[in-house]
Amino acid sequence: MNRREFTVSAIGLAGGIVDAHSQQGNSGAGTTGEAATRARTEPFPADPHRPRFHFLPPRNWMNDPNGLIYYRGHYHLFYQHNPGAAVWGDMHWGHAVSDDLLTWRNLPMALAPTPGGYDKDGVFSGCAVVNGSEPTVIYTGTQPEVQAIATSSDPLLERWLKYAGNPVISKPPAGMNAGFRDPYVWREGQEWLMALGSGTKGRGGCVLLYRSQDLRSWEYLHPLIESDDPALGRMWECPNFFPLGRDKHVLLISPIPLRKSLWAVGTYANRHFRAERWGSLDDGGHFYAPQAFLDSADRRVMFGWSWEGRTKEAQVKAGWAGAQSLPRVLTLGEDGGLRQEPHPFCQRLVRFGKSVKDLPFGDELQRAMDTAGMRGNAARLHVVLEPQDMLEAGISFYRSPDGFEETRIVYDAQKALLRIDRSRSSLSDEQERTEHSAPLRLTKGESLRLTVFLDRSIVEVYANDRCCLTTRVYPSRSDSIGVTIWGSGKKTIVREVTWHPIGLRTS
Ligand code: DQQ
Repeated sequence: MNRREFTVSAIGLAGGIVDAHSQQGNSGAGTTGEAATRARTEPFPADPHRPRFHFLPPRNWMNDPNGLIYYRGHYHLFYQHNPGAAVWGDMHWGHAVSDDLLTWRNLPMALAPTPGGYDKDGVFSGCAVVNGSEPTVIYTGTQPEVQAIATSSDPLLERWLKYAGNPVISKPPAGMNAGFRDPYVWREGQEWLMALGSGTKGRGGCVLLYRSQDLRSWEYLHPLIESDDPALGRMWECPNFFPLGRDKHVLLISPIPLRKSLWAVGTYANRHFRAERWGSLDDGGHFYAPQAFLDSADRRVMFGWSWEGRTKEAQVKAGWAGAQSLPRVLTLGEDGGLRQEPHPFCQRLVRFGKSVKDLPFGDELQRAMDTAGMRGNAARLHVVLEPQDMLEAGISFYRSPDGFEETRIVYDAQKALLRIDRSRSSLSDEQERTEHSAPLRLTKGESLRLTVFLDRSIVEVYANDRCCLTTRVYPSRSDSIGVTIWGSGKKTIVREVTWHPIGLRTS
């Protein structure tokens, strides 16, 4: 095709567009009249910032994903939940179920603190396994931090019975005095193993390793891994540990006080983990405490908590806070680093799309994008750029016609950085404006490939399969829905811009 030509084409009809906010009792499945049902049940119909296709509970606070499991044909997502307010506190386990990791049906609260009990101050994070045929959750009770279990015997995992012998681990090993929480359990040979997040005051973070035959009686073994590197934080929350690829293991941790989560790829031998490479899971400033599990096709899938980026008062006023990322599939790249991509089910979010192809930066590109109707605040945007002489390029979205409000993703070729600029994302002073960035060095001849999910207040970016940035913005104007692409470099070609609006399923 002539480079100066462009195409505006309808593409990619793949499944329905989903309602991610079914209320308790509403199936959320793709039934006729679902839009009407949603209109009746959506608790905040006029809220322009409430995400549409990222999971969040009907109201109030949510943080870490917990107990992710595929059980009897359904996906279960439990989550840290304050049922009484849109602020952190009074931790319960909320519960939702799905057949596609995107359309969720809310179920009754799974776990609540027992007054006067070992978890009276909160049911903190943990995981789920099936022990023989018995679904079991393993979690942290507070205060002080202890480990506990609960079991379920119903097919939809709606009712949970706390074990009478709780707590199953009542205190940390000597010296581990900077936290003791967030069990992650797996089967190894004839035993159950548990990784627990911890740290040593004045030294650094670590993961403790325990073993058990029955999930009830636990023996402490040794640190699975420990660190004295201050750059890796002083306490490691929410460890995940699993095999990936041919002969590697992956550790995920959320170190205090880093406010982001890290991955390590390495070798697991003699029940010790040696990290060979470290990286950041997401550099957008709003992704934390992820949990990974196996889906029905044995893909390693991860959700993470996207916290808000506005004042506490604004969250309380909104009546909700916290969302889950999209489900991400984890694999190992050719360079041995961790790779993340949207789960293939995410393709079901989009039903039609428009593409513009093979244009340089400038008016013609913009006209083509406008003609194609590339505007909105719930969409998947895919951009491919051939950098050539490009020094800087960017996408502006959530943009008002006068440009006073906009959020920008900027690629700085000289610094090899991908930045998210939120300085003008909202005219409201309730929103954070901090910039976030990820290192991204393109190899010779490599295109810049960005897939961006826009979901009202969420921006979730996947760049060249090797970095992710999730951030939060709260445009104040209803006309802040424009999209522009710009950059320096006369020879630079915008190979593709594809816009897939994501809305409600209507049939
Ligand atoms: N959130 C939970 C803890 C975990 C922390 C409490 C991470 O279990 O360490 O809500 O966000």
